[in-house]
Amino acid sequence: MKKKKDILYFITGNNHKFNEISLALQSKNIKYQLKQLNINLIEIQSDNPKEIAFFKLRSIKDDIKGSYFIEDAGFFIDYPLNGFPGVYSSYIFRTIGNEGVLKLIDNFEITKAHFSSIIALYFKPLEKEFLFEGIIEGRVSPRIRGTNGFGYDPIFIPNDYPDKTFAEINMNEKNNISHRGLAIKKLVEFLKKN
Ligand code: ITT
Repeated sequence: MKKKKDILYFITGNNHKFNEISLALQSKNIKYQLKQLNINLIEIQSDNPKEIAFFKLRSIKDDIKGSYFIEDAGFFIDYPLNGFPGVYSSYIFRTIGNEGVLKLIDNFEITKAHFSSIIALYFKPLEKEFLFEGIIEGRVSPRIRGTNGFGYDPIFIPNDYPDKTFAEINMNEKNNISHRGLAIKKLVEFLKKN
């Protein structure tokens, strides 16, 4: 009889992130079944993304029996905004959105931006925490373009697709190059070895 797969919980309230990660894990032959858990996590104020991720991870350790992870993403406009919104990405998206962000960089023809993803995993079999990171470099689109994806996707042009925003490519294409896709690849390698 086939052994039932253990559950690996992804703690997130963001269904887009869950869908991207589910797709990225499909047919990867890992011995876990992914399940979404929407728990409201306490977010500390810090400009250190790893510190934020570890804090979130630890804050729910007693509530979950098996292995679980959280994923923290950020959008950084390196030029001309010195990395803003970065760790404030959620708040800025909720308050001024993509239109507001574009106004902040009005008249800059050359821009530089990146997304980062940090996956923080609590791995029950070893009773330890692990981090997996991914980054994608690109620039800011002068206007909102595309309807796929979510969040800042319509204003981010990855270097790999120099004339398309993330919202103009499909989920598989995005996963192949994205911050989240790269972090997930590292998680998959880890799960295959352990
Ligand atoms: P959690 O429940 O998992 O914390 P969240 O929506 O708060 O979900 P993050 O803190 O990871 O997600 O993301 C911060 C912000 O960056 C948020 O406004 C997202 O919409 C945006 N964002 C994250 N990943 C993105 C991506 O791949 N493309 C575009 N925008 C993204």
